[in-house]
Amino acid sequence: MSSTRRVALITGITGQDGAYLARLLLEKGYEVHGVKRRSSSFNTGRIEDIYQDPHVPDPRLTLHYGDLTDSTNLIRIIQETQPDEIYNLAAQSHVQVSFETPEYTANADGIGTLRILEAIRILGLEKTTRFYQASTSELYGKVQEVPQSETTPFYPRSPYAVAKMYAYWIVVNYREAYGIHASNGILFNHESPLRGETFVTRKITRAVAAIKLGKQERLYLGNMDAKRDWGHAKEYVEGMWRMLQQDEPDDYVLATGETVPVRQFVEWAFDEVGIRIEWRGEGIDEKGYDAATGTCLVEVDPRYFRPTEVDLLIGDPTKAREKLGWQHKTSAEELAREMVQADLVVMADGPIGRSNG
Ligand code: NDP
Ligand code: GDR
Repeated sequence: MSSTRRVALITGITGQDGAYLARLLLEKGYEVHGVKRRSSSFNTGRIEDIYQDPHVPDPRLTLHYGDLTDSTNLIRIIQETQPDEIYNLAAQSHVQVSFETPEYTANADGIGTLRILEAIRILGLEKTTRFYQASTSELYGKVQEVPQSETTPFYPRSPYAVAKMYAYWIVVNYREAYGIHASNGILFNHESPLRGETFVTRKITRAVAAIKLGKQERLYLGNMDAKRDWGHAKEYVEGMWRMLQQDEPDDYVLATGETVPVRQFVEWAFDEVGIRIEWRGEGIDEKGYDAATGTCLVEVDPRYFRPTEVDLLIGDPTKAREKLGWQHKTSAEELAREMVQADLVVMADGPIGRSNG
C-alpha cells in the first residue's frame, strides 16, 4: 500500500452515485475502499468494470462487507482503512419505500450517519478525515420558496426526508462541536443509465425501451404533475469531491436550476423511439396514447401516489458555481434520451424484470 496515495472510503459504493464516484476517485489516483452489504445475489453490477480481484497486488479498489446499522463494523472498517475522505452515500434511498419501512429508514439514513461521525471521533480522526454527507432536496419538501437554496427552510414530507434531516443537522453539529471537516451536499435529483430501476426516470426509460421492443404493453405511473430538477449523476459526483477539497467545510446545493414535470420526461423518452404521446383525460383517468396508432401506452395507477408528496423542486446552484466552480452540463431532455438509448441495449439483451416502484 503506497503511503502517498489519498485514501477514500465510500459507503453505498454499489449504488448509482457510488459507482460514478468510485470511478472518478480512481481516475484521480485515490486508493478507494467501498462498503458493500451482504446480499444473497450479486449486488456489484454497477462497479463490475472497476472491480479488482482481491488477489491483485496493491489493489486500488477494495470492498468491505458492512452496514450502516452496525456501529462496530463501521468503526473497524474506518480503523483499518484510515481514510482521508469518507463519502456517506449509503441509504435506503427510495422515498415511497420509506413510508413502508420508516423505522429501518430512520436507522440507516439518520442514525447511520451519526454512527460514522462517532466512529471518526472514537478513532481520533476529527482533524484528519473529511466527511461528505449525501443530503437531499427532499429536505425542502413542502414548497416554502423557489428556487430552493442553502438558506431555504426545510419541511420534510416523508420518513426518508425526516431521517435525512436528522443526518443533515448532526453533520452540522459535529462540524461545529468537534471541528470535523464535514459537509452536506444538498443534491437535487440526479439520474443516469445506472439509476435504480424503480425511480421514476429509469422506470420510464426502461418501459419505453421495453414497449419499443414489444416486451411490455403499458407504463403505469403515479403523480405525473410532480416537478423535479433533474441532472446527470456523473456530473454531481464531481461536485461532491470538490466540496471535500475546500479549506473549510460547508453545505452546498447541486442542481440544474430548471424544473420539469414527470409528464414531460415521459414525452421526451417516447420521442426518442419515434413515438409521439397524446394525452387524454384528467387526474387518475389521464392516459397517454401513441398519436400515430391510438394505442394506450401510459396510464395512472394510484398505488404510486404517496401519502404526502413533494410537488415542486427547483434548485439554486449559485453558491456551488461561485465557490466550487461546479456547474451542470446535461439537460433533463438529453438525460432522458441517453437513458432510453442505454435501456434499449439492456432490454434487448434479456428479461425485463419486474418490480414495483
Ligand atoms: P442508490 O439507492 O442507488 O444506492 C444506495 C446505496 O446504499 C447502495 O449501495 C445500497 O446498497 C446502499 N445501502 C442501502 N442501505 C444500506 C445499509 N443499511 N448499509 C450499507 N449500505 C446500504 O442511491 P443513489 O446512488 O441514487 O444515492 C446516493 C445517496 O444520495 C443516497 O444516500 C441518497 O439518499 C442520496 N441522494 C440521492 C439523490 C439522487 O437523485 N440520486 C439526490 C439526493 C440525495 P445495495 O446496492 O446493496 O442496495
Ligand atoms: P424522488 O424520486 O422521490 O424525487 O427521490 P422518484 O424518481 O422516486 O420520484 C420522483 C417523482 O415522480 C413521481 N412519480 C413516481 N415515482 C416513482 N418512483 N414511481 C412512479 O411510478 C411514479 N409516478 C410518479 C413521484 O411521486 C415523485 O414526485 C429521489 C431519490 O433519489 C431520493 O433518494 C433523493 O433524495 C431525491 O430524489 C432527491
